Amino acid sequence: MDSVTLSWSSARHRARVWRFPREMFVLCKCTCRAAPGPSSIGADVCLHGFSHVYGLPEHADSLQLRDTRDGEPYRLYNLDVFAYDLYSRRGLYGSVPLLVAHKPDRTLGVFWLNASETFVNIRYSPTDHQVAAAKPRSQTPETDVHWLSESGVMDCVVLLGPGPRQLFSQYAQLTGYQALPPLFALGYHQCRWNYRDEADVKAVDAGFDRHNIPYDVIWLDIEHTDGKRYFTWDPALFPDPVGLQRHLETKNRKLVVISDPHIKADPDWSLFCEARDGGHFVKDREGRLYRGSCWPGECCYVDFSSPDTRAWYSSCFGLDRYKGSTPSLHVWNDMNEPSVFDGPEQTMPKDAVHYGGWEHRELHNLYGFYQHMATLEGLITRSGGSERPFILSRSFFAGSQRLGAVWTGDNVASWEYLKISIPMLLSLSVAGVAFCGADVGGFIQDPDPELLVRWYQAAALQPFFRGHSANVTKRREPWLFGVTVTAAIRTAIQQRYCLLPYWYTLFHQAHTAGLPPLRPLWVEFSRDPSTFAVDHQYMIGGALLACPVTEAALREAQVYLPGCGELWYDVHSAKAYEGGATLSLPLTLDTVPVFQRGGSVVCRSTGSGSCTAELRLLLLSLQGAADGELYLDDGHSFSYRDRKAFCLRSFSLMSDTNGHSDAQSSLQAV
Ligand code: NBV
Repeated sequence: MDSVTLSWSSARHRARVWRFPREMFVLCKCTCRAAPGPSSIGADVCLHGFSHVYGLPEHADSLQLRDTRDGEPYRLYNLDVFAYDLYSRRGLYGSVPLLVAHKPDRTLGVFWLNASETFVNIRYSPTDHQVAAAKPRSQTPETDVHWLSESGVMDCVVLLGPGPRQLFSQYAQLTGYQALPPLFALGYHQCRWNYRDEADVKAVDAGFDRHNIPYDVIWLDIEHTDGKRYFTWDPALFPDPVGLQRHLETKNRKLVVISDPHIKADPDWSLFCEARDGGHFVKDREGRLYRGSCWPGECCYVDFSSPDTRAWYSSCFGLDRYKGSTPSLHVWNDMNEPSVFDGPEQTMPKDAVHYGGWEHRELHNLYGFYQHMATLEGLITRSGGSERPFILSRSFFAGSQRLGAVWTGDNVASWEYLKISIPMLLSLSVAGVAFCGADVGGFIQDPDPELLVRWYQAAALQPFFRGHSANVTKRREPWLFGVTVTAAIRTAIQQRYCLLPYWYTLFHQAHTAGLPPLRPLWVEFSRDPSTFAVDHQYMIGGALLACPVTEAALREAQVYLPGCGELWYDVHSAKAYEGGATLSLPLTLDTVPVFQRGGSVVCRSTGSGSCTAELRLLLLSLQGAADGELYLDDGHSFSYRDRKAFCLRSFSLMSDTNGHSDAQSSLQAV
């Protein structure tokens, strides 16, 4: 009952059916290239014995994928969707065509490598409805997955697990491992569209110090440029960008600036002329420059699918070329679905033409990935290959984990959007994109203070942690809502900093083993079916369980503590609870339900400092017989890779029959 059945079809091929037995790791490939214009290719995959499937980001929907018989299929088509609908299967900013199926004794994945517009239909048998009606179940459950792509060739890999860890490792072998972020990137980021000028940036920076709130990075949105010409600075608002970066650097803080893929069609701007003359722009079907409208007005779009163009674009980040930039400047790629205000569905027409004559339809979902890749290359080259940069991208595809971080785009300041951020980030994590986050507070509209606090508390327990807000919202730096709110936000951020040694170690695991730091409960409790549909609580690594509060005025949280025989410790009160039950936990505004699994060691910093450069010596939280790991390196360079300059230490604590504990540690590498 563990086999997978695959049948497939395209305009040019007869359907075939293959059955794959237990241990096979299968590659099904057909190399026929579609002619220009729309075509189609599809496959039906039947997953015998499975009734839970996940993955296929990005959608604002539950972690477990739904049966699509009652509505639309999951769509994978990267689009700029402002204030996207919730509980919807419409395509958002990025796509990863990986579906993961899980049952107690098996986890498997189906990876459909296709970057054109794709639809996925899912049918569970029996349906939830039949199960609820307790109809006699003559058949074993199964899940039918129907893939349909507009174009391309069939390139489908079935990953056979058998467990979640093996599956993540197999998928990482195929598409790449999570880039190890520089340590500062795991700290708190402060963003706004826009911090007005240099004085504004310095005042916000000073505000963090005055209020004793740690943070590592401040961000500049599109208005920092000279007329939305990326790689430039507004001469009146940012006359001394180098001075600004040096000022931040004295406190070990960084600056991130936005760089979008559209280039203002300005024949008087040297960067535009260079790109035009070098053939670095996407063309229309007649072979002319493709022009679309975006923030600067009429624009051309860099053709990142061309290796030469990527090399050219990367060179634009050179310190000699990007005037006003310094090594402490990092980058944010926005609008890279790509967003075209006057294009169909606000994106590029499918018949636009890329490098090698490829139509846009063939590679649409890869456009943002390639910009992210070129930006990464540029920042690595800038340091002569020695420094790990940080790049955030809105659009992504399978493999984007190798390039940096992503976020969930233009969310709204409401409880519903806070709630949906958890399944959205879990889906990304399951699909390999482990460094992900959602705008804290909600990008659009103004959060009330309670929502803002709860959002900080939740996001402090998620991989990428950035406060961001739209231009028309009220200012919302953490100290603007009175002492109680400031104190609650300060605590949430400080606790994040105290946990950074643990987060960094988890990112080392993502980087070397493909294991995501954020894990659905079923990844750690894979035999407990009551975890399979849970998506409001999750594991951070193998040791911490988090259940962020996502409802207004909630007085009591219901937290499911999995695993009969497990012990769970409330990290705030150190009270112990038995697993295999739901706990009712009384709440105040300060309560953030986080539990540490008995038998685990979590490495923390003894204090939060003012940024990641100030993390202090580590304290181990040990309970009885326990195991854990700690990864350390210089936090910013590739020396861990090139000179093996890192330390990976495993800790084991054993208690003797009298209850005395003895700590042992083994050094893996220095
Ligand atoms: O660059 C402005 C914004 C940015 O702040 C936001 O984070 C992106 O998702 N950007 C979208 C364009 C405008 C959105 C209305």
